[in-house]
Amino acid sequence: MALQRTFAIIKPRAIKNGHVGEIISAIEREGFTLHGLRMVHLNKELIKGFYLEHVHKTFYSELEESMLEGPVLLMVIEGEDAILRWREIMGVTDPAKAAPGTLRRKFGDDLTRNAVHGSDAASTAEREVHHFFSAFDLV
Ligand code: IDP
Ligand code: MG
Repeated sequence: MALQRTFAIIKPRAIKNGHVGEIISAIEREGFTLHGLRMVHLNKELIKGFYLEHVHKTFYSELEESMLEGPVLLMVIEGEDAILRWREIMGVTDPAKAAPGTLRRKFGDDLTRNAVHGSDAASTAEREVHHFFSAFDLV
């Protein structure tokens, strides 16, 4: 076990659907602490830089559109094994296939609008945190 930070996003549709409180409650209930929190309406350039590995995939335009639908909440959360544990709490990418009780199952609308993001590895978390947060924004 190691204390880690991971990067999470509450995606636009989950905010529109009024799930911010429930998602942040889940973060606190699981014993994570918040170290960065920003509400931003992203633009195409920021989304492209963030989802670099997906830019050339067939679903990218839909993914981009879904992330432009409204503001997002960007979060840095800390806890024991935070990277893996946050992925478990989110559930797998497709809400229809995610386990009952996971955030994506409860709050996701479809494969693209799946409520939340979480980094998939330590190196990714580091890159994603610094894509959106300066040292000044982190506590
Ligand atoms: P992850 O968010 O579970 O790590 P990734 O494969 O990294 O999943 O994909 C990034 C995001 O792109 C997903 O969260 C989802 O919003 C969207 N996405 C992934 N695969 C598809 C797809 O096949 N069709 C449409 N959207 C997709
Ligand atoms: Mg991913």
